[in-house]
Amino acid sequence: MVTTPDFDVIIIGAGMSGLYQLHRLRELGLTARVFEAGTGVGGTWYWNRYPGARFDSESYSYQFSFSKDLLDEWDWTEHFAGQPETLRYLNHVADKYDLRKDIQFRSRVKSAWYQEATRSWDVTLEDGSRASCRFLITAVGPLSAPTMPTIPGVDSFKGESCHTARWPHEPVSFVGKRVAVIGTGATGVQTVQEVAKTAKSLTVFQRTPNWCAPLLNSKIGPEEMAEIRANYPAMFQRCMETFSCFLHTPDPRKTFDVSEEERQAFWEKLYASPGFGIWLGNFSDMLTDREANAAISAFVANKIRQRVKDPVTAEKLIPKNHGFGTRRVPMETRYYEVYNQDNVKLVDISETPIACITPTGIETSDADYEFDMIIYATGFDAITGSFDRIDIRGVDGARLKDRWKHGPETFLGTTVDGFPNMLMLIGPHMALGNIPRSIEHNVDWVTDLLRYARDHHITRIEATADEVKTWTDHVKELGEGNLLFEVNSWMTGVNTNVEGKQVRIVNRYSGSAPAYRARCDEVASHDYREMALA
Ligand code: NA7
Repeated sequence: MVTTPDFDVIIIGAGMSGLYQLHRLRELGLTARVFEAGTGVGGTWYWNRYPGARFDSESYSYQFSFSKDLLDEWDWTEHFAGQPETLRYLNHVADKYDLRKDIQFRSRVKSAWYQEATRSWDVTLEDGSRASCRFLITAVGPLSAPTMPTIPGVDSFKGESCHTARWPHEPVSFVGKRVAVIGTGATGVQTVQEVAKTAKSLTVFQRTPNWCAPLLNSKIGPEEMAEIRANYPAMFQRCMETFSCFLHTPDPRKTFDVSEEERQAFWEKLYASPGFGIWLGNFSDMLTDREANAAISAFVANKIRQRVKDPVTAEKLIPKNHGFGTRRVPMETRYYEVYNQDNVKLVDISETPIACITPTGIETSDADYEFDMIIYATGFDAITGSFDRIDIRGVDGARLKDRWKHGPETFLGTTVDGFPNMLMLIGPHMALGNIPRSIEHNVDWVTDLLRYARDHHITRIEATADEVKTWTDHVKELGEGNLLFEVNSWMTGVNTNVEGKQVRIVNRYSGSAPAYRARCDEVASHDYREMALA
């Protein structure tokens, strides 16, 4: 007897993509249940409540654009909103569309197994409860599986300690405390800036310095908000036209097309402008031409030297093993000046590695440090990590984790052959860029596919193996010649704290967002003929 699944769709995760997907499925009249591990909505913005967490992208370009109503009623107070404001916004969205009634909180998905006989997925939560659905939509986020460092003694520390992505909901004071921060990625940089303001002492343990650039945040008053709002149609239009959906897009000129004087003036202007411009709005060859990359790196290195008083510390803060922009550029607000403060010390653990965490602090190869608090800003098992943490099994019990052992294989980043009826939002091999813009396109595409399935009585959707191979090869080819893929970082799938993730892979689509969308739209326009629908 063929049983009907409990739901048409189960969505894993109530972050931005899960929320919007739920909203769209309701419009379609499908039954949907969201399972969310946290106690509230917001995903990234729910979990990452560490001190200093904020947007590095312009707030207004990073919100949902699908509803004029929503755009009209929400005012942003800062050009780069802090985490509390963003979380308030996402709660507002959940309230406005009454989304919570279909979201089950405190519900971490443990496994999802495909059942061929019923063309459905069996989903099991960590508490042992189960539910089934026709279509499984993963909205698990590319940066949501935090990783603690594999340093001996991590559990032995007797003081306060926390990973930044598991920060407590209650306020945390640093006053009078000796605080350590391990990690200097985008998160570590934001944390350090904030903790340095009040801690008795702050010791930053840096393994690899990153190239940081000024955020230059500012408040938005009512008049400016009105101007920004009046410009929304043009702004969102621009986002859809730029390479990665940001307001910034590469300058078509090449680095050495212009005179030295013009080049320096352009870089000075970018360095003095808010946001990602210096990374994403720079000369077009910055990430493909080694000499061009060396030139901008030298420019930013000099800025660091100018801002950090102690030349030895300044040199330690200047990356030597990768060029500017080849890793995610952390945006900062007086980050470098923090190292001029008497209460702040930088420990370069590439020179003096951490031997262990002790009950009272951190032991490096040349010193013992005592702390009241250790903050782990050690990042995430990115992109595939949140999939790996769920036991996902497709046809004949094949595990997704095994399938992706040597890197993800997908069709358009949304489907995998052998895993029918599983659709991924912001999965691997997708254009990430300005994520909310990508989310809206991705969710709309998946929604159209499910509408098509409903209208044509289709109960099984699977990418063909050939198309998965073609797309995966295409994504790999796009990565060739891009300096970013020659560097270890979460963007190339390397995480020294996760077994089997020491080798660089191409896990992201690095072509332009318009090209990505065009391919997706083409597939939809000829009735998904690249996929096996039955
Ligand atoms: P990142 O960018 O992956 O940074 C993690 C940091 O933690 C980085 O400095 C690492 O050094 C350091 N790290 C990781 N493991 C260890 C160990 N075992 N010992 C010492 N130091 C360690 O994560 P973030 O959270 O900052 O940012 C992730 C993204 O989220 C960010 O790019 C934004 O897009 C949002 P390493 O560089 O590996 O030497």
